[in-house]
Amino acid sequence: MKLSSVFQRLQKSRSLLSEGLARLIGRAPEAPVDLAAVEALLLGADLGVGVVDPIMARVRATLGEAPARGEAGYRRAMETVRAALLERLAPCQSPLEITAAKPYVIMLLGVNGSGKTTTAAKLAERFRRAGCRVVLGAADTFRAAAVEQLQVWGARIGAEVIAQPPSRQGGADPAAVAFDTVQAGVARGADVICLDTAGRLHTKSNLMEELKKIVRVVGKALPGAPHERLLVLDATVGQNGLAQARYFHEAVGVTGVVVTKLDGTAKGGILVAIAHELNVPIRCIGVGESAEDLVDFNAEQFVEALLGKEGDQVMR
Ligand SMILES: Nc1nc2c(ncn2[C@@H]2O[C@H](COP(=O)(O)OP(=O)(O)O)[C@@H](O)[C@H]2O)c(=O)[nH]1
Ligand SMILES: [Mg+2]
Repeated sequence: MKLSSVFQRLQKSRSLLSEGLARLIGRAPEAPVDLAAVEALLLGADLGVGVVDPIMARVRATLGEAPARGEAGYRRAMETVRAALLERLAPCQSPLEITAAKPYVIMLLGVNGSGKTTTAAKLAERFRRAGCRVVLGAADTFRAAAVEQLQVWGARIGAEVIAQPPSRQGGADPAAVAFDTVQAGVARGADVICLDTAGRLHTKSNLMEELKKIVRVVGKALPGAPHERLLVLDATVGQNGLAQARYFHEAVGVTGVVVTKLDGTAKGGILVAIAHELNVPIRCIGVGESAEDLVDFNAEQFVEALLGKEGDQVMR
């Protein structure tokens, strides 16, 4: 996907910030920079207090040295914000790369509706295009529709899907599906396996225990697997995503994050809060519903898409 398209998809977040700034400047063009209002804008974009506090301290320190009024003042403030965000995000930029392990097993984690199944399909599409043989595993056995959804994707992108028919007690056992998938992947000489999992269970058992069990079982089918435990978080849920992230991270040790639905929210700043919270690589971002709408996370590109190109956040 082209840089300009990513920029376009993040338009809602950018508008929130740029229009807010334009309003501030328009209100009193020669007045001192209203730092409380800038802070409120950043919080409104869901950057989170943990991120905004240190950024504002830096903005205050920068502006303190010289009179900061009107548009020029806001421009300097936003330059500081931009630099601080880049510093925070640059270490999180580390795209998903399949290592020598074959097959490379990627397990997708996250609550219902976060975009796991879609992301599994997007990843499968990406690796298939790169010439890899991909197998998908339908270990979300919570509802039959979840298995069908993955099968539809598999047919569309040309990847085999491993699934089990539901048992008499309800859905199939997710750990058993995971095991079968990895075995099948090994047998077929697959390069990559994407394992979809449930965000909820039909049994009373604990989701986190179930996920730990899947990790164990997958490791038995192929020592060292799953190589990537990819947490999928929906940007539109805002700060709730942070609690989810913590929860999954404690349970299974997340190795990477995908932030989805950045195209549909004005709260793209949540990505920064997540990066701050987990301190694990942000692998990709989801910017739409089709198989191509997954891009590697690039810190500079993201900050630019969030704040606007140099100056245009105050020049609209
Ligand atoms: N706009 C947008 N929608 C997405 C994105 N990723 C997933 N979705 C949609 O979110 C909904 C839930 O996705 P799904 O993959 O089924 O979530 P799961 O329950 O975690 O497997 C579906 O309607 C997807 O099309 C994204 O990056 N952008
Ligand atoms: Mg799903």
